[in-house]
Amino acid sequence: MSKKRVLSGIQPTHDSFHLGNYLGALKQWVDLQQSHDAFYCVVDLHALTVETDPKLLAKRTLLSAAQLIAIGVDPKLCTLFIQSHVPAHNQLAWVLECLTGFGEAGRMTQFKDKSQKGGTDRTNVGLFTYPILQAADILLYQANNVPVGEDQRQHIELTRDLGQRFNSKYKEVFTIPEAHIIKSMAKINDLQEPTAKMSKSANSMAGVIELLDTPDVTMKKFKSSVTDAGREVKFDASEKAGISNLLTIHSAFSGKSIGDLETEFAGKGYGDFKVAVADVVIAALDPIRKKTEELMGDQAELLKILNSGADKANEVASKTLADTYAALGLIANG
Ligand code: ATP
Ligand code: LTN
Repeated sequence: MSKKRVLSGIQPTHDSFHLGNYLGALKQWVDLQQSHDAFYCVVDLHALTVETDPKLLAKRTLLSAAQLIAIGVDPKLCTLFIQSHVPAHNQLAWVLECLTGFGEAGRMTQFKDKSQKGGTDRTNVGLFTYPILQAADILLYQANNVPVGEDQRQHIELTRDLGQRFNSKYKEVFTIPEAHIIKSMAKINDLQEPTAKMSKSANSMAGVIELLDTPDVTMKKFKSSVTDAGREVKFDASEKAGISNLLTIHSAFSGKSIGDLETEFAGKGYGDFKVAVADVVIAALDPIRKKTEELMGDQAELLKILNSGADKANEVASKTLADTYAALGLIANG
């Protein structure tokens, strides 16, 4: 039987990914490429919804690809590409926009949050149609699974609705995908504000662990992480949000269960525990930072990898687009 397909994407909106991105989504990318036919893209077109200096966007797109390879996304096992290298993403997005209700798009919570923060004047139409371009990313590749964090569940639901709508209205062209969300990793919280999700757009980076942080910065952030007035290292998400978040992070990197960690740190102070968490995180992140620097040192090689990914992606995407156009009654050229 042929392998099931996965597709996921990440925006190049910052210099470094953070621990939430890594544990919530990117780690699954690495695992799934073994068992699945995986397509992963740096969604640079989505990043245009946030105005960025062109040189910076170009740098961040390459940095994102380099970080993906550094964490273990292997271009020999999967198809790694840049979204804008595959024109079919925009072409299918238009078709899907014509199938999406205005109110339906307006109900997306990410759009509501971001447009509320920015105000109507600073909210561009791209932010409104963002989830439809995301649906095109997914449906073009006939993906069965989409590894993401919990905050993306609604976008995957919309993708399913649009795929089903097209299939029943015109022709069975699209595979209907499912979100692949690891429950325990679905939300990694900010170290300074342990009830809020760790996010690149946080007000302060003090509680955000970036993959490219140096070891001393990482240690400092963990040491100053917010906990509670108690002294027991115990998982209790509502009463001990900070400690629970640190336990989740330690467990993800060390592979030890939360229960074993509670036993290991029984009677020890929060200070010791924080240093232990920092140590396991630094041991994992240090090689990632070094590998990213190495890859950025040979951009010609990096681009070669991405170009060959785009060739493979274009092959699959153009076939789906042709089927879509034909089902709609658009006349083929030639
Ligand atoms: P923004 O602040 O712009 O919303 P972000 O930091 O939330 O950005 P995204 O680019 O939106 O990051 O997310 C990339 C991927 O990482 C998505 O699949 C998302 O679900 C996942 N993710 C982001 N933050 C977390 C988190 N704190 N915990 C778990 N998963 C996360
Ligand atoms: N919206 C996603 C990024 C994204 C994506 C995708 C994820 C764009 N296209 C396709 C999965 C599949 C985010 O903000 N993390």
